[in-house]
Amino acid sequence: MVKARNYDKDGFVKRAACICVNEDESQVLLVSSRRDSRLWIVPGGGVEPNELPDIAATREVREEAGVCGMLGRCLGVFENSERRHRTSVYVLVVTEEMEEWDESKVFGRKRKWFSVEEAVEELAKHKPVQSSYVSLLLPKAARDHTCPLSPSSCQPGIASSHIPSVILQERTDLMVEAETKEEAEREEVEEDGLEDGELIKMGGCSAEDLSNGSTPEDGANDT
Ligand code: O81
Ligand code: MG
Repeated sequence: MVKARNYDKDGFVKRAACICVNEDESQVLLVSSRRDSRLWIVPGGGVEPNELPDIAATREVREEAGVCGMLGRCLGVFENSERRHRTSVYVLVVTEEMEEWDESKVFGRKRKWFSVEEAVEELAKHKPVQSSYVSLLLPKAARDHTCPLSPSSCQPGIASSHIPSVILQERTDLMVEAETKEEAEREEVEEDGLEDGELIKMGGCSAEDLSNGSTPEDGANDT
């Protein structure tokens, strides 16, 4: 099937994914890779044109993992610079597991629950960026120890040229600080008499930030 790819303003494919967890976030549900059914991945995929990333994320987990649940926090947008895609990542608490689902029938996709530590290890074998964002569910000390990217690259906005995949943003207290700062700046700008549109947006994971720049100007990608 030919899929229309949706690109951000920098030409990266826009993806969305959910880390599917149980209620206390001690377990993570992974699905088998289409390429090799012995490998495990975080369910996710391309954001369609005019689709919001949180809607795309829940659609993808329904299609790939056959689960529904309660959408929780957004962890941020994570970049794979080698593969040229950026993924908006959410946490979803699974409340329903269907016996059969789209991709179990079409591709023989399997799903399996792992402890967070096991999931981080499985993903580190072939999906280091996915491993890194799942490791954010670990306590901080364990995360620094397990993270397949260097701990410094697990900070918001820090890039490193020798690491192929880089976390672009992480939803942390720093971002809450950024939002507070943004509010303060907005008030300041309003006092200066500037229009709202002249503000530069910072941090956060709002639907607006994540859905902008969605023209597939380079045309469809036949993958
Ligand atoms: O379809 C991955 C696909 C595959 C990814 C990407 C995934 O052909 P695509 O680009 O759509 O395939 O390739 P890259 O090069 O973009 O990272 O990874 P890989 O390592 O097999 O080349 O396959 P998988 O992880 O299963 O091995 O995931 P898929 O399992 O969903 O087909 O597609 P996607 O998740 O970005 O997009 P869709 O919308 O889910
Ligand atoms: Mg996919």
